[in-house]
Amino acid sequence: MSTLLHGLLDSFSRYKEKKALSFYRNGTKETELTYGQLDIYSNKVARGLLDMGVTRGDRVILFMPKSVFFLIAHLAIQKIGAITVPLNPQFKEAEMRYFIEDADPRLIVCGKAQARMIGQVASDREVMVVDTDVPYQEMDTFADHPDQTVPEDLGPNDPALIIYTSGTTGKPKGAVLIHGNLLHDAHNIIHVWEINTRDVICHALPLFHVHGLCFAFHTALLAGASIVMLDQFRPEHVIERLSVQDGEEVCTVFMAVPAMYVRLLDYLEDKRVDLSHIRLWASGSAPLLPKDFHRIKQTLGKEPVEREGMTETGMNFSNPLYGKRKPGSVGIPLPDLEVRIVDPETEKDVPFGEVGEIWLRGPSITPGYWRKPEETRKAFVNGWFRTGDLGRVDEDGYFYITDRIKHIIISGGENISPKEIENVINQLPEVLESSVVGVPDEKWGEKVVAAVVLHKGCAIKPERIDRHCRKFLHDWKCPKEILIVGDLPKNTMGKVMKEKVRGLFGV
Ligand code: MLC
Ligand code: AMP
Repeated sequence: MSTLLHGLLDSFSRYKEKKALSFYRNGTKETELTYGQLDIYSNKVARGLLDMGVTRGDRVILFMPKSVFFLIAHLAIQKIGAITVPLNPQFKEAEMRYFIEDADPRLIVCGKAQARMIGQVASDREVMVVDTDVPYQEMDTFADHPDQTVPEDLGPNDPALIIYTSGTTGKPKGAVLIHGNLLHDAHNIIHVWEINTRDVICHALPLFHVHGLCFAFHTALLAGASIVMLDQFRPEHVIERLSVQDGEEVCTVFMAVPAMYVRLLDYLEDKRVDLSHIRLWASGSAPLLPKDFHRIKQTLGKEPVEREGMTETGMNFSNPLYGKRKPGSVGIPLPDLEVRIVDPETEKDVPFGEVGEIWLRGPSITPGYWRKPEETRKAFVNGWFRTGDLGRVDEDGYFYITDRIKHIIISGGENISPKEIENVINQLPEVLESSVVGVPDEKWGEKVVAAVVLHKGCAIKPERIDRHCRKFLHDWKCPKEILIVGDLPKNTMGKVMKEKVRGLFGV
């Protein structure tokens, strides 16, 4: 078996009668599906997509709320050898214009709430609108289409997904993930976390990132586990699902970003709860502060397993299931991953234990960015992927991420490009220049803030800059603090010193 698709098909036939998914909307169960039903429904949608002219290699954008339809459409896209491009349904018009132009999709499938905007930005594209509020079994989309067979020669190098990730130049880059990447990654996770048919995975993550789609959803299906999926992250609903003590939906695994754990612990007011049936609390996508590691142990009853990953590489490091879990460390490399710690200037390995850039090589790593050969060229050196993360390894082989050399901010597990925000702020006629940085924050890990310099004689209120940002950028990219300053701290070369900008915000 060499592709994600063949792995999925194997699970569909092996676990046919088994429950694959319970989907909860706003805290109430909406739908239950077996593996067999997932297979049949995705066959029908696959046939429907083929009838619409979507074929192998075509990009299909999924721009809709988290829903059963999203999952089935993704499986259907895989079944015809097309490429899923999942996008955050809250992206604004300007953001979507870029994604549509870049991904060049054969079809855009969007939710009802997204339809009007898509009609405006993609009038020349094929668009299918789906009402994701209707429970799946009551939808009539492709309901009477026959089963679909799979392209026979689909192989590990065929692209399965394009997931956009923030670039340093301002525009997101689409990381192409091929079937071989995704299969290897899911098998790795199954192996190191022993995900199995008895597991019930509580899923409260978005589906447009590798964390929710690949690490959680693909992995669960390939392992024959069950998923209890919530349409959105609401602490009270998550705790309700995690607290179920008997029946088929006793959760055993929870995967989340640190900001979600902080929200859960705040909701529980750090009062100890009996969730001893949960064997694995996994945290990743952003650093888990050691103090939150201890809070989780105290309140939820077990040490979390912190792990690290990237859109371009899949999951890279994890603390062990058995053995020592070190707070502040991302753990040890997953199977088949080679790791180097390199001086980014000389491109030579640093002495053992010293900090350098983490370079990776392995079967889960993207072959490159969608239609961005220059970005792809810059990302690799002799087959090694440059992560842009700085880190070190200790004497036990545990890795630590110490800093980033790539210019991104990670807020609540979302990867945000300062440049993209600066570009939007700088469009305002009153603005001469701006510098956007991330500063430490209890709730979000890092929060986005902006220092803005105005043209001489101009005046503008921070609230107006905020309104402007919200028009063009997803809310969570918008600076949570805006300072109007006389000038930006620069070095003798005229380059903005981001560290000093952080200082303006008391860091
Ligand atoms: C929401 N808000 C954020 C934010 N999310 N602000 C900063 N950073 C974020 N990430 C703000 C909104 O703008 C809004 O503010 C307010 O919070 C409430 O919005 P909300 O939509 O109700 O928030 P909520 O649904 O609670 O979202 C919080 C969250 C979400 C933690 C559930 O951010 C989330 O799902 N994060 C996970 C992202 C993820 O899956 N990353 C994985 C990437 S893959 P206002 O002012 O506008 O009202 C990867 C690889 C790997 O990194 O290793 O996994
Ligand atoms: P993304 O491009 O959204 O996939 O984000 C990947 C980046 O998230 C990595 O390069 C790291 O900088 C960061 N990251 C993911 N997991 C962790 C973690 N456990 N600790 C620190 N940083 C992390």
